[in-house]
Amino acid sequence: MGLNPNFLWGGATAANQTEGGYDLGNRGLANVDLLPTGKDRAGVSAGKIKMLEFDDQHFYPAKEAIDMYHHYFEDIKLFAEMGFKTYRMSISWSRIFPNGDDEQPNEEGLRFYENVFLELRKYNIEPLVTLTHFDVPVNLIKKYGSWRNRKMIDFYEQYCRTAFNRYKGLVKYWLTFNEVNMILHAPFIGAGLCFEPDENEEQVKYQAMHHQLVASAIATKIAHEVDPENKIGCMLAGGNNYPYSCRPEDYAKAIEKDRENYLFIDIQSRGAYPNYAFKKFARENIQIEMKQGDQEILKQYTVDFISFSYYSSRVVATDSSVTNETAGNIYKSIKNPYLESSEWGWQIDPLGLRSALNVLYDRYQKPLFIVENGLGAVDTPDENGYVEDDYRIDYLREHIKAFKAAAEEDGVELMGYTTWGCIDLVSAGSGEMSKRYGFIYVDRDDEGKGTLKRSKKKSFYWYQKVIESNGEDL
Ligand code: P53
Repeated sequence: MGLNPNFLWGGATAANQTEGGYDLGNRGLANVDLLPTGKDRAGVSAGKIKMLEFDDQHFYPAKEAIDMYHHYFEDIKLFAEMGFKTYRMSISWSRIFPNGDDEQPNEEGLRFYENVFLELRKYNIEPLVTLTHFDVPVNLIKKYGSWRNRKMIDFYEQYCRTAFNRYKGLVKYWLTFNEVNMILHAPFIGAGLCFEPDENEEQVKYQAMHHQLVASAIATKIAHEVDPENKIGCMLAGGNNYPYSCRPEDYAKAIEKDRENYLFIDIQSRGAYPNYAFKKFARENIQIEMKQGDQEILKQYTVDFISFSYYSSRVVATDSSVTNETAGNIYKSIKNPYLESSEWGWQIDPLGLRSALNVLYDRYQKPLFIVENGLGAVDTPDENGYVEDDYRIDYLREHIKAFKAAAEEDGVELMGYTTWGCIDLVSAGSGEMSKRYGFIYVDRDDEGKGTLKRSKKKSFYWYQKVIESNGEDL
């Protein structure tokens, strides 16, 4: 018993939520730079409010974020001290191709990540690299309408090929699109889509999805050609839907809701559009334009492993009198009376993680990787920056127990676990700094004030012990 000795313990971040340096090193602007904090963020994220330039009325937290651009030596050293075996991070596309359609990559951007990877390797930390964690260069949005346009496949291909070639031997674990199903829920975040008032949004989203899925398959093909050692994963915003009651209608609705998300992974992992998708498109009059050869590409170049984020389960009901919704999440959900919630209304459900692992493994029979999990909470540091974050430790402990049970008792193949926001970072949903996930506290507030000083929380020492004991000492 016990987890595999090569189990990849670590933490996860994304460029736009940590790096900052938005205009340094010839970097171009990306959609994710333009997400303001405050009341307009939801509208911008959904593509309902078009924001393709900065204005004076808003604060844009990604511009500086936690300035990892200048702090990565220090931060990686702290990750190494916790004993990380892996570190999940993302490359900002517009650092490599500032306009997205440039002929040549930006050498300064390429060198930046090369240095980060070399620094990780120094400590034997295996990089796990997300090629797009929500980034789309703004020029591609303005000029081509982002992923609604088929030309995006070529730009993405050029970007991926450049990364695979340049980082050969430094990186072998790659994810093509972070939370690929997010396009349905927050299409500007997920795919740089802004809508015109008279547009059929569903049509645009599913067309853009098709382009991303073909692009992901092509990237998988190239990754394997460049280096047979490369392992490519898809990435699902996970967490299953529970029926609110045992009414057969509720169960049927839960299946239907789960399929909205599985659709993406069914294609990336099994290599074909499922029948339920074709039926849905026909029923809802969604016409996806496919090119000859697309289906073969999808079939041939499926992913090596399945990764996913897990924060919570969700609940669906068919009885319209059940209207008690939880607050604060991009995904709407009915409140589950059996679960507690975080300060942001996210329901805490460790057993739901074990169930999600089982369902995914049954469905795909490929190795799984939990690449995001954690508790966003308000921390109150003492004068030394120390935080007694037992609430975070409790959350993580219960989730670790749950995935260990899935691995050890259910036989699910699990490659690793990276907690979200291992160092405090900007929240994707709200833009706040005060929604903290980290083992490492960063002195910065919601208005961007603070010294950026890093300090260790109680959970830092706890996680160190967890990794050291390969998950035995919780
Ligand atoms: P935050 C919600 C909204 C946006 C992205 O979320 C999300 C979710 C949760 O499903 O997905 C991931 O920061 C995402 C990360 C993000 C994390 O959830 O709103 O991959 O970028 O930070 C946590 O608390």
